[in-house]
Amino acid sequence: MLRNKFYITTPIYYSNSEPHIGTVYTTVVADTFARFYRLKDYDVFFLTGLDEHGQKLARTAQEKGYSPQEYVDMMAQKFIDTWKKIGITNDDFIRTTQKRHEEVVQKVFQKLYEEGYLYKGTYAGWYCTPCETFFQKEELNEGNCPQCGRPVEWLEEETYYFKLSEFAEPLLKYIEEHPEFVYPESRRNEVISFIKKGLKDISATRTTVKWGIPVPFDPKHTVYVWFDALVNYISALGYLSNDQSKFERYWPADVHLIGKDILRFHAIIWPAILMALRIPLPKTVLAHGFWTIKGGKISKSKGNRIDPHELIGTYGVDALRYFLLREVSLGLDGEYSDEAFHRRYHSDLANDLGNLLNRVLTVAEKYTEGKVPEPKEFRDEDNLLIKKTEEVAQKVDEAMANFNPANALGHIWEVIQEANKYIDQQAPWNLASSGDKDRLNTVIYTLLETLRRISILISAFLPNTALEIQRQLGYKDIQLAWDLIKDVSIPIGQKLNKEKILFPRVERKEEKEVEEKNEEPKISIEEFKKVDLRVAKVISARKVENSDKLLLLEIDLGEEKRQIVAGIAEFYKPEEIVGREIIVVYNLQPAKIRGYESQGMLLAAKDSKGRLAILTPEKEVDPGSKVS
Ligand code: ME8
Repeated sequence: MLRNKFYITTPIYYSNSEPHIGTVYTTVVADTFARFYRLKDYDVFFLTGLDEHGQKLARTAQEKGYSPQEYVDMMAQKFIDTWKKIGITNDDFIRTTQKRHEEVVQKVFQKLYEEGYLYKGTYAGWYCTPCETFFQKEELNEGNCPQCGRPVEWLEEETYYFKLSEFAEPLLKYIEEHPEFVYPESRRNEVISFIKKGLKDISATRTTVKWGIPVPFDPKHTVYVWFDALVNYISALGYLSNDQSKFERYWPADVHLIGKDILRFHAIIWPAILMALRIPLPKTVLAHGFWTIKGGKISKSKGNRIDPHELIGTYGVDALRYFLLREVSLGLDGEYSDEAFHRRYHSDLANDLGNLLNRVLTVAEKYTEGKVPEPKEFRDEDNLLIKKTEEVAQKVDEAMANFNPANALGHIWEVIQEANKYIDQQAPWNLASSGDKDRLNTVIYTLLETLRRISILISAFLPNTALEIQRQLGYKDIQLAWDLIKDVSIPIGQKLNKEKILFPRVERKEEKEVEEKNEEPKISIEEFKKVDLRVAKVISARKVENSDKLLLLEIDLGEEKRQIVAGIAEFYKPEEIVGREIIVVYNLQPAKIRGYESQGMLLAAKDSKGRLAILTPEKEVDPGSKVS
């Protein structure tokens, strides 16, 4: 039987700026989908590449003292190297200066001309070179480009127009009949309302730009760079070439993944071209949001460009992938900050996942000679944990079908957190000291098997970590396939291979600098005001299993109850603290501590003699009162 196919593309990026966090984002997301469907045994074709023609490119090359071809060759290498470093698994890399692409563009053009979709005229209007986009006066924003805000140039030249206007009706009909064609829905609505305003024919050739593909029937024209670029999605598959087998196998694309900035080209112009060629439209144009820094666009000129290579150097490839995939839901804009990156790294990767592997392998090393033990009788709690991985696999599947990798990761983290809780609750160290060998073996086996399953669940998102977990679980031949989540289990007796810690702690640059200067950083009153301190009443308290230091407190904050984990067990007995009023940091990012979520932090003072005192209000006030 023929396997299901999955064809996913990224935009072909302009090669006049190096890969940056935005282009890395799109490429990582596409790679994750490609890996995910490969894991599920789809026949995947994943395409990325470069947009190498156009006025902007020619100008940049000239400014830098290169010929356009020398320049694009040099830049292509930078992209190829970066994608390799990030582990991007594209099946092809299309460059619009390749002969295979240029030939298809010319054939497409010829065909459209012969069928009457192109006609000669004169273009008179404005052009934004950085965006390579034509604008009419009424579209400008105070005389500048409505997209990037930069000055536009006046153009008046002979051109071949493409009859876009003819496609307004068929496009609307198509979009209405295919709700999955543009995703998310907000973008679909944007496209519909744009088409409803009426579509004008668009200029499809230039006479003043030499760095482009010559129009076959009138070579003083070159093909407009966007028209040239869009065709990459079919030229890479050999459309209209001697060998069309890939085109027949993979077209139509399942997903054109793009940023919201280039939605109209993909959801209006490109489908109109395809309709004119009488070939099916892509199944989904998936437009993601934009990363911003301090609310603004990420740009080199503003000096706030984030260097993906630097992040990889400090935190590793998988941390970068994880942050991009998890921090925002696909489709929404995302705010990048070093703090958020650092926080995700430590809480989710180091504390949750890294710790889990380390704890499990440590107990296995200590109590089962570093081997997978033979389980005896599984109890409900063991089955529950193992079964949870299967439920999560189902949810991950759904989340990916709904284009929501952040959600998929959220589900996977539920299992990771459950597993951490399971260790605390089962307390293998107690089973060892009480000599309950059968139970101990069953618990350790359950944890190892859960980790094996987790390695498959994460492998499309964090491919290097998945491999590392399997290696540490003792696999010589890596076993990563979706069906293996439930169909096999970890071999009894397999020698484990505890090695390096996943996601070791990283000091943030700023923290380091402060330390080096050896002085307390000063904060402004505004910064201090960000800390929301409140009075809370302790409702209950108990020791956290297997910890001498931690108490788990349930607290009343007036309108809500929360739990916090506090490192005060050496100083206060649970019964001493119940009923007391304490001060807590209310708006602290929740953190997982020993498998428990701590939803705030209690304030206490410690002196040099090691005495610790909890801060309490001087007289009773209502729980929830603000401290200022
Ligand atoms: O538009 N956040 O190329 P391009 C998220 N050559 N994604 C971002 C981003 C950000 N801040 N900045 C850029 C072109 N991107 C054309 C495409 S396709 C036939 C031709 C990503 O180099 C996002 O995917 O300007 C956006 O759509 C793309 O880079 C634009 O890349």
